[in-house]
Amino acid sequence: RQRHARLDQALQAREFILHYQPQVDMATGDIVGTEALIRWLHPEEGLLPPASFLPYIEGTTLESALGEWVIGTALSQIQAWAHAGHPLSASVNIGANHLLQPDFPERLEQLLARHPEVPPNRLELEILESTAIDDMETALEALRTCRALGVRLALDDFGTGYASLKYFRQLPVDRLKIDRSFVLDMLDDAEDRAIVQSVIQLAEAFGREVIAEGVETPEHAAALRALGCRLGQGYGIARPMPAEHIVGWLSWYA
Ligand code: G
Ligand code: G
Ligand code: NA
Ligand code: MN
Repeated sequence: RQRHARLDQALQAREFILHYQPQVDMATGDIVGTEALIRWLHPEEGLLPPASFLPYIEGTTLESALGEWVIGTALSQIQAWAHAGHPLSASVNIGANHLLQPDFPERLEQLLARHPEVPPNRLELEILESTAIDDMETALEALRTCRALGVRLALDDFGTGYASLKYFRQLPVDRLKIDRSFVLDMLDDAEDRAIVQSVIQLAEAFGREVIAEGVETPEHAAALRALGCRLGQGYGIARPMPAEHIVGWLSWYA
């Protein structure tokens, strides 16, 4: 409760920031997007990771308020990059309770309207596989409405949420994100490698894009490419970084 009140104050005081992690085409080295990741710049404790504060607001109205701040901030950043000559996109993580709010699509539409220069398809919503499955009917309706607004959808942590394939085929997502737990061990664990391979094949069969998380080494990138996965993100490519470092990283990495 105390922590919740302090977090409410932190939002008012603008103590949250987004870091961005590049997502690249591992064959060409081209950047294909970024993932926005929230941090709390605590005045005394320093930079705090999401796991240290998001659980305290789960299911409260503050979760939605912070989620809207994330979307609005990412849209402003996309616009700033575009003005600087970099047409980059950003993916934002959407919590379950936030997505399932009845007015989520309407509020998203308002946020997009406040950033008229940003093509909606430069914004991607990352939905946890478990969110989409737990309340399938509500989630499906919200996702369809959001997609009709032109934003892209990605299914995050794919492979960990027990989505039956029957449910999966109904989800209007553009992209699957292979959970990093499978990627991390794929080099020495044949079963994890088989899971990675089957997610890649599933994506291909259904005409969805696939991106691997947790690309920590060049060996991970090579193994993924050999299985047909070109897109990747991970510490071996770039760590999440402040927005103003992204443009410098682009010229360094190219
Ligand atoms: O940034 P880091 O790797 O520490 O993120 C840890 C977890 O927090 C990840 O599962 C990530 O999806 C989640 N996360 C990061 N930023 C946000 C955010 O803005 N909103 C929500 N709901 N989750 C986030
Ligand atoms: O998928 P999810 O949104 O839960 O994951 C985002 C989190 O993963 C972020 O906190 C980010 O810092 C972390 N992350 C990004 N790349 C890597 C990586 O290569 N290895 C590990 N262990 N974590 C990563
Ligand atoms: Na994510
Ligand atoms: Mn993930």
